[in-house]
Amino acid sequence: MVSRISRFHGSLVGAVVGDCIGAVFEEAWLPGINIDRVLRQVEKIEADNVSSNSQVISESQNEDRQPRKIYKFTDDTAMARSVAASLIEENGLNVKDMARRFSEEYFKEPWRGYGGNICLNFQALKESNYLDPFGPASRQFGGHGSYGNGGAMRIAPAALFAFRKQMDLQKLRELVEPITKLTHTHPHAVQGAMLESLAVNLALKTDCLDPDQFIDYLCDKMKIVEDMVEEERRVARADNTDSPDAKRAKEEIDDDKDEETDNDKDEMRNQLSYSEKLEKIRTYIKQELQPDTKEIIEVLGTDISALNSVPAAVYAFLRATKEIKGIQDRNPFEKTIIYAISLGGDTDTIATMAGAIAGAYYGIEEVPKSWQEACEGVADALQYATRLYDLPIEH
Ligand code: 8NA
Ligand code: MG
Ligand code: MG
Ligand code: MG
Repeated sequence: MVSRISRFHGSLVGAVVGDCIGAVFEEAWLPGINIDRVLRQVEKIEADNVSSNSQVISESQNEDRQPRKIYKFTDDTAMARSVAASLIEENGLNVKDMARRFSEEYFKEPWRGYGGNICLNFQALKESNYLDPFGPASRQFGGHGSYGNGGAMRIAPAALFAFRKQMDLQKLRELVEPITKLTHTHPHAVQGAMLESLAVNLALKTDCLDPDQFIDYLCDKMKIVEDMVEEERRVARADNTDSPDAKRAKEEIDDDKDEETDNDKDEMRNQLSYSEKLEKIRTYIKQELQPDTKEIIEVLGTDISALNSVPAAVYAFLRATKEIKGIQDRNPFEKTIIYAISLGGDTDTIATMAGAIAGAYYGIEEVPKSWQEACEGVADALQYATRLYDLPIEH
């Protein structure tokens, strides 16, 4: 059986290697990437770090070789580090502290590949000295909030924290929702962060994976989450108070709303919900023939929105329990990452989310040493995981 500490390490390191290796392909925004291309990239990483497959090499031992290429992490890992550091330092959720960490991290290294609009959020947070940590995000996109996957991509440390503190669904939501709403208030972004954290949390707990049961659990929980998030949104809308802040926000929102077209509304109606996508995943895993990448992209999605990327990450993890066309002699963790990247689109983010789930199930031993050597931020991820594991358990 894989030890719990190994799973904590596996989850945060799995997320980092998914981000770093996935980022090699993100720029291209391809609708699906040939598995052979992904394999060639991975083989290159392994060849460059050949001695680390058997032993840890020090820089001096490495002198006679070309300097190794280090694969940089992106916004996904940068933000996950802030989530981890804040939860550890505060031994719980302190939204102002976390907002400050997100923002300071961004201004220190703005070149990490952040989403187009999140930068405005950091600017507004900084200018207001974090007095209203949820305000700037809630006003984005005409008051609809961002539906990007930036909430889900960074949430794995919160899932580990929730595991340590033995949180139930309600408590998990009280943790994940505010962390997400610091930057992403759209219901799809919040639900996506919940799905990712539920999947990581469940993977940590699962000793013998049955894909059907895994989906059953996620589906049950996501139906509850979907209802709760939608209901809350309805209440918040009806509850529109007369405070000056609320009035000003409403005016801004009304201005932008004029631009919201009927197309937007139609698109929302036509999208499958998370629980509906989980049902699709169930049929894909059950059917004899592996579905084409094209179908996965069309039905589950692989773009920068949470709804069109978190399900793909869950699917990649479950797909890797089976045979995958074109991938031989690879352990299921490696298959998860390689397959996730092969779906194309937002490759770093889908691979980081899939890596966090797979690492939480398979443990650190299944993450190749050569990948760990090649990716920036692995040593820190190991430390964060140890510190999360060492937090006092609550009953
Ligand atoms: P975000 O909150 O800026 O959202 C990403 C984008 O989604 C926005 O810039 C908008 O274009 C669009 N969007 C989000 N919500 C709405 C809405 N309600 N209405 C209309 N459009 C909307 O960023 P994020 O933190 O969610 O990040 C998502 C992705 O961006 C991640 O993959 C991340 O890695 C990053 N990213 C980086 C690059 C890069 O190459 N540097 C490219 C793409 C994405
Ligand atoms: Mg990124
Ligand atoms: Mg945003
Ligand atoms: Mg990305």
